[in-house]
Amino acid sequence: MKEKSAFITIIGRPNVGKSSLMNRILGQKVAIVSDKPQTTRTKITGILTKGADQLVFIDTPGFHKPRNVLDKNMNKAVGDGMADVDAAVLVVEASPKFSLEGGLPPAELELIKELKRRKLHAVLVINKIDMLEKKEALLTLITLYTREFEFDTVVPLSAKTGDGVDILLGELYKFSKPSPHYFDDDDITDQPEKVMVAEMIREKLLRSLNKEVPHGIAVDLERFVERDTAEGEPIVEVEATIICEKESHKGIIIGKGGAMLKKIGTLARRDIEEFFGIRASVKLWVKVKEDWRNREGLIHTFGLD
Ligand SMILES: Nc1nc2c(ncn2[C@@H]2O[C@H](COP(=O)(O)OP(=O)(O)OP(=O)(O)O)[C@@H](O)[C@H]2O)c(=O)[nH]1
Ligand SMILES: [Mg+2]
Repeated sequence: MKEKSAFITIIGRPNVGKSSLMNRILGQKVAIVSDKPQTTRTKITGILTKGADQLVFIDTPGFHKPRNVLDKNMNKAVGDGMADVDAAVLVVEASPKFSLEGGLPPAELELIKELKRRKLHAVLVINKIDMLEKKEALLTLITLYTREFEFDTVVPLSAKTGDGVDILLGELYKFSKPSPHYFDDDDITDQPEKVMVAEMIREKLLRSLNKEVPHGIAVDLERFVERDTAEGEPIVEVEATIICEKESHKGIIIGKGGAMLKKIGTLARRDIEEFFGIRASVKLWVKVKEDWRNREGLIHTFGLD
């Protein structure tokens, strides 16, 4: 059996469903997902191996107008994710708000410019079709995007329901070329377990908090060990500090009588237990580090450079 593989980057504006799509393709949750924009902060690799074929996906942060050093790093990760790939998947939203006269959002035009500059093959994915009541809106979207770029193909789909995802996969396999597999056939991601645990905690924060609070959060995992209890039962012990930018945010994260922090800990513990298949304990602290998103040293400490 001659091995084949392809590297495929997933790009698009924040919140369009890039990470949801990658998780759906892999059939496993590798990247965290939330309804807040800028959920993904770094490149995340997801690996799908079926027989001779290995598709390596690179989920990237949503491309947006940068407001701090972290934003700039996130946009840079998008560019890095486009280097040395065989194809790109540009994910856009099936929104009825678009019109032929209105054109495309600047961030998408910039990504398309980058596709042209790099002479990349690209598939246009119109995601969230489950939200689209009038299917005619699809025609507007297809016209809008294909007049800007010659996509190899256009696939409307729903990462949420899975509708159309097989069609996309069929198209992506066409990009694979004879080459040895870069990853072990049973690998699904390149993220260390420690990073995945910190991300699971951050996901719960993003999902539970509102407004500007979740964007200014980082999770610093201080302890992550697997051990046997006195009764001989295996347990994962997690201790993490949640970093936020303001004293007022700290209050919100802790909540009345510590209720919010307790809720976050419980939700994260359930995910961690499911992921490792054993019992877990999660202890959380909250610390303020003003303006950390502009401080290179702290950004480095949190692995976001
Ligand atoms: N209705 C619907 N919602 C979806 C679909 N795909 C994703 N979503 C939702 O859209 C939101 C954003 O999803 P993500 O996968 O985090 O989006 P993303 O593009 O990775 O976002 P960033 O990492 O912030 O750039 C979440 O609330 C998802 O549940 C879909 O096909 N249909
Ligand atoms: Mg994402």
